[in-house]
Amino acid sequence: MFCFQCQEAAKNEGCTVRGVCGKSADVANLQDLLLFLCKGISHVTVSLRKYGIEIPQINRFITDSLFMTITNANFDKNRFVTRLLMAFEMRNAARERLENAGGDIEGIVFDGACWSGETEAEISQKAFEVGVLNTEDEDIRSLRELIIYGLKGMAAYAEHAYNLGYEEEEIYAFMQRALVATTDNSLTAEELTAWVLETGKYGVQVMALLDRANTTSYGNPEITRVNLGVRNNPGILISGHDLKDMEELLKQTEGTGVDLYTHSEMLPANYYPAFKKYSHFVGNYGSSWWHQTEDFENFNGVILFTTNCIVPPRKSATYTDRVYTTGASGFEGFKHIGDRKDGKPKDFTALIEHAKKCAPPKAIESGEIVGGFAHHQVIALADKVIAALKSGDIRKFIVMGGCDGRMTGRNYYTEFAQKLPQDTVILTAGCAKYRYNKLPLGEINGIPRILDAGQCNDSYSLVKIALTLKEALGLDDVNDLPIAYNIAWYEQKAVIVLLALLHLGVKNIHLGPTLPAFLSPNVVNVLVNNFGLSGITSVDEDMELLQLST
Ligand code: SF4
Ligand code: SF3
Repeated sequence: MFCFQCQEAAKNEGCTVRGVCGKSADVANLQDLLLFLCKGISHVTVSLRKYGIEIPQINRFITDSLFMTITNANFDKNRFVTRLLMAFEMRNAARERLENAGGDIEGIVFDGACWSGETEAEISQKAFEVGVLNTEDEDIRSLRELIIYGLKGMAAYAEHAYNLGYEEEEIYAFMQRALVATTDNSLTAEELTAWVLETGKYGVQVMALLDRANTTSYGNPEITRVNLGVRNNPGILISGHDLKDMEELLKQTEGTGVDLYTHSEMLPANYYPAFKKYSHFVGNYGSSWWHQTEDFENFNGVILFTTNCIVPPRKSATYTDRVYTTGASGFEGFKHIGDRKDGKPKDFTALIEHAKKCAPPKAIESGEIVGGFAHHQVIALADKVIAALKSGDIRKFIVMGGCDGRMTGRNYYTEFAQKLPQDTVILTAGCAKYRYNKLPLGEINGIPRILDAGQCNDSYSLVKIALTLKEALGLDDVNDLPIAYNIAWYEQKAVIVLLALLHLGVKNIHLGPTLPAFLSPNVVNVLVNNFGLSGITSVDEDMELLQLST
């Protein structure tokens, strides 16, 4: 195996024996092979589109497959094997349609468009051959992988949107064209860089689509005080990002005596009007994803993963049999809830019945946190915000969104938040916020000093807020706003968020805690020279650099 897609890649170079995330070499290789087949299928569908043929089933298959390979989403070998068999079937059916349409099937030379393996030995040999290191030139490899990781993030957001009935063929078509581009040996580094930026453009589009899906379905997030304490009933803890799962679980648990709590990236579900009406929806329990090994022990009840981030339980864990996965997520040893069929909701009965037998959660915190500052809410407060900016009561906004992770160096973000001067406000989205969202940072003229827009995809809200402020202040360039960017990344959704920001022309983003292992020195140079991208240093130095020292 070789994998360097996340921030915890071994030695910041790559995992080669077993993932730091816990991914086995077998699963890593199968993921590479699935990606290879998705590229192959894309060769066929890109040609099919020339004949006006769109295969919705394949669009979703590729999207789901990319999502399943995101860090910490799915560790279940069997699910990947099943997926490969489905890939062969779909690809062969697509090939037939292309032939019937008169397409040049022979003209497709990419191996993934025709290769089939039957025995386990053939499959593992091929998996080994098609990995990341198969591209020898390190700059081309870096750019190809940057595109692919962006596409994985895009796929995650596209999947949440289609679960709510929102799809754009244009997005699927781009994903497939871009996958094909990563197999094109004739493309230069410059041409691939253009594909990277184009990926950012579609990143904005998919986040806008998901924003529309979420807010049309569940209302606009609003200022909310989220309870951190517990009640005395058995509970279900729901984690991940999928709001359709959230809705169905809320409906199915109503009146059962089982309470519902959010964990990690599901916290923003508390901000949506449609979910607030359920009296058995208690609040948020615990912290960001990697705290789950402790949080799940204490929770006592049932846990549902709707997406990443799963941490393999320790051998001594007592909660393993209480965990369920659904959608793209999976883990051998956790039970899996199947997909919706014939337009019917998922069936969460097993989970609910299981939860009824569990003890109530142990209280690990009390009090509340405030959130719900997505674009609609902040724009409703625009007059107040602009007045505070003009009077100098707010000097600067700092975008500190992104991911959390295990590295001790991430204490940087807690310290950074603590040391920020009193006349600054943090804008955040994603699970990075858990590094500082429980700090008593106070308010400025009634505006909290931490404005949480929601999940990582709600970074779109931060962009909308920035563009609204730019208009209101009569500025020509988004970089003239008093906003600094100090973003934390971990997995591939953060990659699409970053590419989306670059596409919008945002400059001088600080990215930490380390720069991605998959960026070659030359690619880093391109990003530094054209976008002013940089890593982080010490809190004090970065404060100085961002002119934030008091
Ligand atoms: Fe390593 Fe990250 Fe890949 Fe897991 S996802 S194998 S930790 S680089
Ligand atoms: Fe978090 Fe995984 Fe990235 Fe959605 S849940 S931000 S790390």
